[in-house]
Amino acid sequence: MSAQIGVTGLAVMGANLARNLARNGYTVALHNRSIEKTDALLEEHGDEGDFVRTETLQELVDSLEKPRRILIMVKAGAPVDSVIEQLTPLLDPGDIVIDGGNSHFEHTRRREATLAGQDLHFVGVGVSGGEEGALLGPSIMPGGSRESYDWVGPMLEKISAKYHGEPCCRWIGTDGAGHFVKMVHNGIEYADMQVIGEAFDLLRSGAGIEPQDQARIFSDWNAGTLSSYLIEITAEVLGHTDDRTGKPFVDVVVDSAGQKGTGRWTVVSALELGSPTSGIAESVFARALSSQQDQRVLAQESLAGHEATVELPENFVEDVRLALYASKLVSYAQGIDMLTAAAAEYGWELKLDEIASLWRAGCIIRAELLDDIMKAYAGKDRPANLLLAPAFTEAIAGAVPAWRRVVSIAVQLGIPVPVFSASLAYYDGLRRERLPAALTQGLRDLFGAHTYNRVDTEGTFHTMWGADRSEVEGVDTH
Ligand code: NBP
Repeated sequence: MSAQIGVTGLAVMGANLARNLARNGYTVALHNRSIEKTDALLEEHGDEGDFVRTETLQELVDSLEKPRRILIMVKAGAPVDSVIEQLTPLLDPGDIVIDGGNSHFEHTRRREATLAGQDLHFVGVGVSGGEEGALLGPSIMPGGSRESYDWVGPMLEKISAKYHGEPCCRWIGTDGAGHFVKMVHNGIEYADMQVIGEAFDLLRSGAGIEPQDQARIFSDWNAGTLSSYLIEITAEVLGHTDDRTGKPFVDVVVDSAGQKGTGRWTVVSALELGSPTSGIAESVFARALSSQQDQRVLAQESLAGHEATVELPENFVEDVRLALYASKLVSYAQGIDMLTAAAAEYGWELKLDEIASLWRAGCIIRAELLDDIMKAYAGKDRPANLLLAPAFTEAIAGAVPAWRRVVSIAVQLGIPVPVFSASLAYYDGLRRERLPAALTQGLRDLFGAHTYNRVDTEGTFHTMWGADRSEVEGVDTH
């Protein structure tokens, strides 16, 4: 029996994707560097579908129908290159190598170019939804040639999550586009989690609402415009009591947040693209600060707070909800801005409505909001910024007074709200007619003759600061 797809790398993600494929009726050839994982999978779940056991990459290749489809699910980085190097000499022109791990999009671009030179397809696929998503239906973001999608798309769509019956899997674009979009998804995920944390901190440290009571508040919020997987699980985590101590679970967990690097990649890429992704960046920095435990302990003892006494508004909980919503919208707006910048830089024709549509189910940032974001980009009049889509312009306007109140209260109480406040600064910066960047340009011209443009006439100018301060035109830019 020829297998329709092979999976190499059978740790948690690979094993679950292989099972998902088999449960959907595909014959799946299994391979792992060490045979134990292959056998464990067959022993525990071999009856879920048609699997072919293989011990070597040669056996894996021989077991597949042509053109061959091989899904690599090994650890991101050097292991992916190592598997590709061993695999490619065994393949025939037209075969398709798929990398479903969390690879950096630049690596995917490099690998795609190398394999294209050997007449092989390389498909870099972003997969979101963790372990459970991989088994039951993840959100899938495939990049690579359009032709390769004809071969792998139907399979990926079949095993993906469904939103009202629609698969959460679409061809994203060439080479690294799929992994880029997955990376931005993760950046938004960081910001989403940070704004939830800031809301929790304000309600606890500002309003004295205990985690169990906050669980009910988050549950209520989940019934409205904030409805999303992350808000839903926040209610679950806040409502959980630690068995050992009887304390709220959240009070016994060390407050130092880990990261695997995709948030950092998003911010580095945003800096390279010149995309103002301040909310996402602050969320990555917030995790970094949380991990500087030594400095934090010393600072608690020695840095003054001078917090003010503030009377909280009657509707403080609702204010916090609105601030969270507005900040979340800004994170999505910034993520989408990055996608637009990347499309121009890398020559991808990213369809923002389709990208929003495939995040609606299966992935960690799934949220009701994504349906509205999809609609905002579906028509011909695509907004230059998500916040300029009429529905969102109106929604955020309704949140602004509460947002300002919450950020001011947080500042007075000494509660750090880096994403709430950076998002508000972005919003105000975006809507400001004149920014102090004019002064920046003046300073740059004085110290470095970097030149400037004028508001009243075309051309490039320089002022002779060190001489008679006359203005000269047409100077070379540095
Ligand atoms: P891991 O990232 O933990 O990788 C373990 C697998 O890589 C094992 O099959 C291991 O084989 C294999 N491997 C390694 Br390590 N080095 C290898 C090499 N040089 N040659 C061949 N195989 C090698 O697995 P995972 O957690 O299932 O994740 C797989 C991919 O999916 C990663 O890129 C990850 O970032 C991504 N991802 C994970 C999640 C998640 O929730 N875990 C979610 C989304 C995406 P062995 O058994 O012989 O050691």
